[in-house]
Amino acid sequence: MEEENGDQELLFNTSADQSTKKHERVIIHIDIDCYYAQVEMILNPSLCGKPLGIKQKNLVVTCNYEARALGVEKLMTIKSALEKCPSLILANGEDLKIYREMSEKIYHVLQSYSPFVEKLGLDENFVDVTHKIMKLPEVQQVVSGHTFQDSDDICACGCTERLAQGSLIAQKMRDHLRNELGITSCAGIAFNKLLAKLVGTTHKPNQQTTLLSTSSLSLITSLKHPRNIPGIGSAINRKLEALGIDTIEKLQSTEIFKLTEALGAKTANQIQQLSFGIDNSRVKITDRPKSIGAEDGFIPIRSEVEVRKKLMCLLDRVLELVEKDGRKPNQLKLTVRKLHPSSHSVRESRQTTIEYATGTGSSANQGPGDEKHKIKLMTTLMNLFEKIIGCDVSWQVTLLGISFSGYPSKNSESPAKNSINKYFPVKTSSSRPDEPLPPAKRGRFDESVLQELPPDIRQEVLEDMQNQLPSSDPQKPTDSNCPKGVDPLVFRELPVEIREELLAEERMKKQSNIKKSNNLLQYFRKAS
Ligand code: TTP
Ligand code: MG
Repeated sequence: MEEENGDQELLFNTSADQSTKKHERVIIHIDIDCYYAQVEMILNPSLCGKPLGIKQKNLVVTCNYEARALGVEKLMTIKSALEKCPSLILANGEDLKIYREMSEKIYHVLQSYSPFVEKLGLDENFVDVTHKIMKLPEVQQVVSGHTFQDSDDICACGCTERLAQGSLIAQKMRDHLRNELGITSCAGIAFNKLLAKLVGTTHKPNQQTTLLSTSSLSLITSLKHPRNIPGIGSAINRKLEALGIDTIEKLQSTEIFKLTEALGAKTANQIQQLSFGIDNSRVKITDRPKSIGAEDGFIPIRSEVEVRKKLMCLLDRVLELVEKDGRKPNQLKLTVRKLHPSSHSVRESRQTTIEYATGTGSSANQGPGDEKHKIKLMTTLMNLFEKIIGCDVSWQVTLLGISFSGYPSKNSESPAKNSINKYFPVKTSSSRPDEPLPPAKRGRFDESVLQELPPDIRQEVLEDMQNQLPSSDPQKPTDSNCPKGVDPLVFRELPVEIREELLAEERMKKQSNIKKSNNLLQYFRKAS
């Protein structure tokens, strides 16, 4: 969420004028149907057509649509679910491995349509296809799938045609997912992320819905409560309830100073914008995670033997993920949730530096060295545990979590698996550093895409790239004008105005760094 032009946007939207060039983007939100249940059915087709619930602890976290038709709902207790549907088959969904694997495959299919894919949990993705629409020569009038509250109002900015084209792309993506992975999904197509996510839920399962800009206020006000707006969580909702705000209309009409008093200026502006369907946040390309870990909650335990047993299981699970990721972490963190005598819980974490030996997590061909390394990690974890517990002799623990982090910075490692780097030229030993790579050796990213984007979107994309590109290779030509972190080869090919934008940003960064170091200097002077 971004705050930029907050007041201006608000004024503009409260006047309900929808003829704006703010509808330039085409965003597709893809949400997989009854995700865990579908994965289980794909792996075991004999479950298809029967009511199936996925259990974690005493909850049914999801269920297939056959079970939903018989009254089972997501997050029901197993007891109530079985009361509703005695024939319900229950599969254990506590090991997320198969769901993670399918999630990766889904992400890769979507990436073949656009580099701008943002993963949201395991079964949701935002895809920005704006650049694709701009390339299509034909004008598409007919929306594929449903249109939310179809009306005759046409927005003057041309977004109706763009969204119709987006709906065709969404259909192709969903067909691709179905044909290649056997998985069905829902899609929402709109001019921003918030509205795309919301509109996708209006026809389920295995359907898609497009929101035309003229119906955006109508979609957002159809929500029954502000907490149904993605981005308004329980903490914000509690504060809104305290102000008596329990409808979208009330949130829209509350004076901003009242919201600011309760929530601070940034959140107040953001959520009031959301209540008008305004969301300027961009689709952020998903990069590899900064940490890899897992947690397990349980009924209170209070013996070290039990803690060790739980940690061993967790460590095995997490090491497998770390190995699959392929990077070498240098930090290990332990999280413990302690139950106090007053029966409130407190989470505490400690972390330490480790030397990670690659190969530790692979179950196949494990040698004695791997086992030794695991024992070393367990010793480190138990030391961290003792530090967290301290001299509390009556400790009780209800959750343990392990996470590895401290991965080499993106500047020093090879291009990340999911990063935009892979769309850029890879220098090979045979090519001269100053020679642009021939098309065949380039990555898949079509650089002309940049030139076709509207200026504000292009700026955001460039920012994204700048954040993700490796810093200049010392062997590459030194281009004194090229901003830090941008590949000179790519930089040179950019249009002049984009280069200027990048350079201006670089100058601003430098100025802010100088300011920061001046502040630090002042701080140290005061302190000494
Ligand atoms: P959802 O997308 O909310 O649900 P779903 O995909 O099962 O069903 P729908 O057809 O309505 O989209 O969540 C995705 C998966 O996340 C879900 O399959 C199970 C898991 N999950 C949890 O582990 N805990 C939760 O509280 C919820 C809501 C889901
Ligand atoms: Mg889903």
